[in-house]
Formats: sequence, structure tokens, C-alpha cells
Amino acid sequence: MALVQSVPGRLFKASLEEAHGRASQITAKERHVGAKVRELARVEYLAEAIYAKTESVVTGTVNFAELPDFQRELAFAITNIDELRRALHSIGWAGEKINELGFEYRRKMRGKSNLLEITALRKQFESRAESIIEKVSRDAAIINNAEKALRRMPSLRKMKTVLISGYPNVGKSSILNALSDSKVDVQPYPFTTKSLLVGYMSHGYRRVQIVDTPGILDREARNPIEKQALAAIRHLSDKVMFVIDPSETCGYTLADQEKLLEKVKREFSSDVLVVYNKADLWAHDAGKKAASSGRGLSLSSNDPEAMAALKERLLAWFDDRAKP
Ligand SMILES: Nc1nc2c(ncn2[C@@H]2O[C@H](COP(=O)(O)OP(=O)(O)OP(=O)(O)O)[C@@H](O)[C@H]2O)c(=O)[nH]1
Ligand SMILES: [Mg+2]
Repeated sequence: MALVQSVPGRLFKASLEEAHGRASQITAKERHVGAKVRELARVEYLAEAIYAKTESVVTGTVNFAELPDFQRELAFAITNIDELRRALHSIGWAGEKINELGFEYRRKMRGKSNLLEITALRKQFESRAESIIEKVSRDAAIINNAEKALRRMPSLRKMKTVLISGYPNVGKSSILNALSDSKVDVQPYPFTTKSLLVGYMSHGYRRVQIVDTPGILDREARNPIEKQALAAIRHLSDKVMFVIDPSETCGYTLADQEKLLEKVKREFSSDVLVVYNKADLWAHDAGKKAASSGRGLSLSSNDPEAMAALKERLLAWFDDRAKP
């Protein structure tokens, strides 16, 4: 679903060509009458074409206040919604103004019988319409930029959701893939080159959305936009599955990963399930076993039995008052 409709390019020129094309198809027995009718039609069709195009931009834009929290927050982070609203207002105004002028000019033209005067009025109307469209060209650009930015917005469902967090390469995506019923959906994520990976898992009536958020929870928000993006993520869920790789083959020390875990708990969510992944690589290490024991689940993402148990655990998380 598009949140914003873009303003068609060459709004004036294309509408003008359309109007002249339609009007030229009008024929009348008497030459002089035919010419006048065509001039009137040019005005009518131009006003109509522009009005229809601007109207569909205005009505085709969603009411941002009615979006789900997550999407609304994100939309506000990505675009200046107030500026967009003003631009939409201007575009709507332009269409209505041209429509009104069309009526006014046709009334004037009907009262004339001199074809030169009629044609002069039609041309005057066209140039006034063109200058109105020029006046709102900045607004059109604002709308089209917003459309482009918002087109990249992920569309996540409003349902029970678990977020996956942890350093790169710890196995987040592997776990998500192993848990998901079907193919994982890749959703664009604005202002990062990364994407959100979204999976769904179900058992009976229970259904949970899992979102892998690479590079979002695992580092400092750098600017206001990222802060707002974090706020948006918070709307999605406060349940985080934090993945740690004690084998350190991910390239980060266990100590650094624990530090990030504390940070996520402190700043983002206290409802955290810790998963110690890649057990196949470190289970023989007594020290690492001791470090992880009792603090979370130890497993390997390539072990189907362990993944089934994790899935059950995550589904149960949303049952009444259940704790991970
Ligand atoms: N031995 C072993 N390797 C694993 C396991 N889980 C994941 N890996 C490997 O670890 C590497 C990283 O896995 P990913 O699932 O891509 O990790 P990620 O956390 O999604 O990484 P980013 O998307 O970069 O943040 C891959 O080569 C996986 O095959 C595991 O349980 N055991
Ligand atoms: Mg990944």
C-alpha cells in the first residue's frame, strides 16, 4: 500500500496535450460554431485534467494519524510530515483554483462571438493555469520526495513480535530462518543499507512475528532520525531475543557481547531472552559452559531439536504472564 501518491511529471504540459487532443475531436456542422465549442472544451478539459490529477494526489495520501504506531513513528522519522501536509494542501488548492478559473473563463468566453477574443481568453486561461502549477512546483517536489522515502518503509504486521538482536555474525539470521514457517521476508529499512528480516512462526492458534534488526539495536543511535527509528521499533515490541556467540568466531569477544546485552537491557528492553548460539563449537569448553549456564538457552542454529525447543519457548513467552 502506497502511503503517498506522487504528483505526475509534466503536470501542466501533459494535461494541456490531453485537453487539446480531446477538444480536437469535437466536430460541428458550422465551422464557426465548432471553433468556439472547441475553445470552450480546451478550457474545460484542461481544468478537468489538472483537477483530477491533483485530487488523486490529495485523496491518495493516507491519514498518518491512523497508521499503526510503528509505521507512524517511522513515517515521522523519515519525512517531515507537517511539510508534506502543507504541500498536499497547496497542490489541492492549485487544482481547485484552476477548476474555478475554468468556470470563470468559460463564462466569459460564452458571452463572446469574436473567435479571436475567444481564443485570446482560452490562451490567457492556459497561461494562468501554468503559472499556478509553477507556483506549487516546490510542493510537488516535496510530495514526490516523501513518496520516494516512504515507499521504502517496511510493512510489518501488528501482532505479537520478538526482535532479534546481537552483534553481527553471531547467527541471528540463521536462527530466524530455522524458526520461520516459510521463507523469510526481506523488508527495506530506511536510513541503513540493511534490511529488516521478518519471519513468522506458528503453532496451533499461536502466531509470532520475528524481526531481525541488523545494526539497529546493536549500536549507538547516531542522529535524531535513528533515535526516532529506535522509538518506532519499541512500538513494535519490547521482547528481545539476544543472540551471543561464545565461540567468538563472529569476531567479537564474549565480554563485548555481554556488554552490549547489558546495554540493550538497560536502554531498550528488560524483557530479554538470551540465546548462546553455536554450541557445537564451544560446548566442549568447560569455561564457556559455565559462563552461559543458567543465563539463557544454549543451542546451535543447525540443531533441529534445539530450534524446536526455542520456538516453543518463544511462543510461550506471550502466554499469560509467562517469563522467558
Ligand atoms: N558452527 C555454527 N555456525 C553457525 C551457527 N549459527 C550460525 N552459524 C554461522 O555463523 C555465520 C553467521 O551467521 P548469520 O546467521 O549470518 O549471522 P547474523 O547474526 O545474522 O549476521 P549479520 O546478519 O551479519 O548480523 C554463518 O556462517 C553461519 O553459518 C551454529 O549454530 N553453529
Ligand atoms: Mg543476518
